[in-house]
Amino acid sequence: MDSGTQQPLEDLARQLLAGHRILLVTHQAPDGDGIGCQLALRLALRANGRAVTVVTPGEVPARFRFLPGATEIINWQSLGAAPQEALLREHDLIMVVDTHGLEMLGPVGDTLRRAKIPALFLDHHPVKGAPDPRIFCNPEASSTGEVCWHLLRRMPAAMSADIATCLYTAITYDTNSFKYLRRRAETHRVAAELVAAGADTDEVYRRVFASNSPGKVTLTAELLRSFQLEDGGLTVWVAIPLDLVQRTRSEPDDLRDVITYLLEIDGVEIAITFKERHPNLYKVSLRSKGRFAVSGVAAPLGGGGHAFASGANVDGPLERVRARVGRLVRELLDQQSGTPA
Ligand SMILES: [Mn+2]
Repeated sequence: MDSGTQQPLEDLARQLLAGHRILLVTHQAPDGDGIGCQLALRLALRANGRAVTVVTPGEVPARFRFLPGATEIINWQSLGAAPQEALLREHDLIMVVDTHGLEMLGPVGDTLRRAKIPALFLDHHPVKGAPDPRIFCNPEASSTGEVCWHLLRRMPAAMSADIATCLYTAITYDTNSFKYLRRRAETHRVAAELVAAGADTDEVYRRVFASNSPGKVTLTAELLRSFQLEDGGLTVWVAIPLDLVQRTRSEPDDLRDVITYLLEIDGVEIAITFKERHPNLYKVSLRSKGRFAVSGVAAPLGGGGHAFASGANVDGPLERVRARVGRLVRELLDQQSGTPA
């Protein structure tokens, strides 16, 4: 079975096992795919006698804290500058998962750049620019979890029920329980291997997908009352005010599902949320059902992501941000008459 990465995963397995003390890092606003891969790699590398530290830029969302090893994850932001530098000095290799650029690592990235420790990347987000031998990426894969399974098959002693649960979490998270597959049979094949290896599928469902706090449900209910349809029902958007987030005591992770509900409205092709960071800065998130490549809206705003899931931070008051995004969406709808990207 081909892993689909441009750089052979045998090379990555060899380079990883050449490390002795390995630091595993994922992107800011860490999610189930990144954390699942980190924890799977941690177990696999430890089984091979390597010392491993797992670091996240920001807190691990509550729903992933059941994963084996999650309590040992270090939140980079909870460390001072001196402990951060000391931590880096203890490691001889850095493995970044679920992104391929240091700029997505926030403050961790700045420190890593200065530390000059060799770094490798495992990812599934499309790579722009010249090929980089340090980046092992399969943009066809559902998730980094899927790519990680292919990597671990190339390492000794790299599968166990706990590792399988971590990777199954990564894949189910990024595919929203196998809804976003784009006819890719391979994702189901890998998932079946993970179930056969002992992945606790019931626990993953319970902890990852059936664990909404009452505050999150209240927040979602309010937002589902205030959405707006535009462009003849092709586009839907909602603003997420900071005071609502604070009032419902929602974690950042609690805000992620709203856009999925909106996208699942019949007839809607593009869903947009405007998350208020402060009154003059909004995080714009865009999702597409698959006919329009919303990366074409995020890119001119200085953002990034996948064709059908992308985002950008945009300065300005809500009305101006909304107008700017609205214009780009209408251009996209006019240009692409609904053909796949
Ligand atoms: Mn991912």
